[in-house]
Amino acid sequence: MSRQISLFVAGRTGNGNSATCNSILNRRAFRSAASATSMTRKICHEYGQINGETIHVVNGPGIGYSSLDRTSADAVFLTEIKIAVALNPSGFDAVIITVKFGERFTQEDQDAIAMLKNVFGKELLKKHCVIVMTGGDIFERESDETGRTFREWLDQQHGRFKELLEECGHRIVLFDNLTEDEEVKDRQVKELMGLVQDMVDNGPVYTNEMFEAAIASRDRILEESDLPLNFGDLLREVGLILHSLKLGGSNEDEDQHVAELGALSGRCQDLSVRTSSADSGTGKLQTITLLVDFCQRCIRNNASRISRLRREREACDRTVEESARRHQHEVINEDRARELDIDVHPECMGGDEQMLAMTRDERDARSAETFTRKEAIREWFRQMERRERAEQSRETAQLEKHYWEVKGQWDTWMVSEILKRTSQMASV
Ligand SMILES: Nc1nc2c(ncn2[C@@H]2O[C@H](COP(=O)(O)OP(=O)(O)OP(=O)(O)O)[C@@H](O)[C@H]2O)c(=O)[nH]1
Ligand SMILES: [Mg+2]
Repeated sequence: MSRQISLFVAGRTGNGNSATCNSILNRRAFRSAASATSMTRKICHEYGQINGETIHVVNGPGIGYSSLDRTSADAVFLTEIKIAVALNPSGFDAVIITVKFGERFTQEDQDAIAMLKNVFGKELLKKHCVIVMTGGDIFERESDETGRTFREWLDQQHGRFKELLEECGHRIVLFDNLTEDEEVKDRQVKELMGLVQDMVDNGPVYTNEMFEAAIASRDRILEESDLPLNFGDLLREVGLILHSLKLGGSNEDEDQHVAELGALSGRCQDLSVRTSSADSGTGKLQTITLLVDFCQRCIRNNASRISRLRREREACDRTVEESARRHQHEVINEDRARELDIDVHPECMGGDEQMLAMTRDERDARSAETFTRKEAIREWFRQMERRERAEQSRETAQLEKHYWEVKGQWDTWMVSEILKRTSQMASV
């Protein structure tokens, strides 16, 4: 499997675990909403790319299910942790613990961290953890009034939260998960990934017997199933291409978008070659082949839509320009006619005889008509653009649906097989 950075995001339910995962991936991959009961009931995972590096984000269920009693909540959490390990047997590079600014650091938060330590080991906080403090927007509003920076605020903390900070080596990042400001989004994710990178560089990927058992099971399952070992890798690449395709759809810079589509088409071709070589005519990778073909079709259609719209836009611009030129010509003629003696033969001023013969009202009506025509042309183009974009979104949504189906089946099968076979995990 090619290198990727794997993150496990966990924290008390409602702290913004899913919102933080979405911020890291820069898209709404997981459901995040205000709710009195836990939104994330099942562990889920997604891939993304940051500066060309693949990021695997596992969104843990909010710890301390608000609608369950304590014992059931603990049991649910432990089962979910096993699933998280099965989804990512190579181990996590970092565990991201969420806490929420503006809310007390409660006993529930501490219980959540204690549970994580139970599973991932005592060294978890010291070596593999970054705290993400959500509610960065609330902090900024407060800071505007108090003038206090985040670091100054951290220095003033005491008690359990201070202990947590110290144990984590002060690795904490303030996250505003609601911001629309691309610069803020980029800065906070960069800061987080910088801290994660330090941990990756400084120490080995976190593993323990549970992970080792899971990884061995996964390899065994794949061998026995007769599926090519890189099935998961190929599927992951389909997902990454698909997400880039979706992201590119909102790119305002057309030239950049076209260049991205070219790069994606290249990636698709590579993937297609890898898939057919792994399949070697057996048909075992037919689902992946179909997805890759679909991706390719989407990219091709996307590119031809852009060039069609470009051609139409240029034609519209030409018509509008021509219209504007004519209109200007008419105005000039009118001005000249007023300046010069109206009886001067129009040809002497290079003018338009018919135009000069018009009354002011007629000329005004003609101007209005020119304006209406220009607007109609523009509106027609806008409608066409909207139709093309809607068609594009429909096509991408269809591709995404197929991808989710295959990914869902693959995850369910792999996780259940790993859980069935890994006795060490059953005893956690
Ligand atoms: N103001 C503000 N609200 C946030 C921020 N991050 C998350 N929230 C809100 O907090 C609420 C819970 O967020 P989720 O992402 O669903 O939290 P969760 O931890 O995944 O919750 P469960 O899945 O229910 O356990 C939502 O209403 C979010 O909009 C933030 O940075 N600022
Ligand atoms: Mg959630």
